[in-house]
Amino acid sequence: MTERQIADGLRTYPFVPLVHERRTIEDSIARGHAFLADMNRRRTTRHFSTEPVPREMIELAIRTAGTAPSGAHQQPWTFVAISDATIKQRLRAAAEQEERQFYGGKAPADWIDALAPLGTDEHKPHLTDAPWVVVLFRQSYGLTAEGKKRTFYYTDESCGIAAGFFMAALHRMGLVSLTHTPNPMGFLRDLLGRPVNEKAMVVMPVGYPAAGASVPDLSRKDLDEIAVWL
Ligand code: IYR
Repeated sequence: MTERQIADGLRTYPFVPLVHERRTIEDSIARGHAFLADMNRRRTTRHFSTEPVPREMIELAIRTAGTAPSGAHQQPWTFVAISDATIKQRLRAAAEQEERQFYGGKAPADWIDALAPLGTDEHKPHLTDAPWVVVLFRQSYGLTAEGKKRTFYYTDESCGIAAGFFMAALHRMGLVSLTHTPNPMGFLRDLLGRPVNEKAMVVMPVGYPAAGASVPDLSRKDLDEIAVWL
């Protein structure tokens, strides 16, 4: 394919050979089992230790998230990693203010009923206990250096996949995280100084579990409940 000029000075990529390691079926299945067992030990907890976590571990998880596939390879994500205690405190105060309204009457009754088994409420101590709070912003469109808008594609799907990679990387390093979605979360753009094309998608406290951290004793759906074979 010849390299040609397309819109906005973008260029087509040159194509290079795929680097791929072919494994035996036996090895593949063994690795699949090991990965499943490890991922099945991942649990969401609300109880975080204040123990510090080196920035390098967060960098590794963000770089892993950045390997996610994305619509038109536009990589429409920004990870804001917060360790500053004052910013975490502000974020917690603002999130709890929204959540007080949510739990105090704004949320429809069936939503509150759906959350009741998990025991969530407007108190979010994990937002200040956890040594890191990472906010994933979705770039709903791109902005060129000259401030011109560029359409981005499948940004929800792309950022959802990136968040999954991020959480898997944290889990592999022995860290825990919580996918928190303050409702609404428009306040995060101003609080964290992000541009107009970015929308906060999920807030993830990250750290070690607190001593005595607990999780609901829930089970995951069986394969035959989540898969259909044709
Ligand atoms: N944003 C609220 C409510 C909430 C909603 C869902 I869906 C959850 O899975 C958990 C909580 C909160 O963070 O408490």
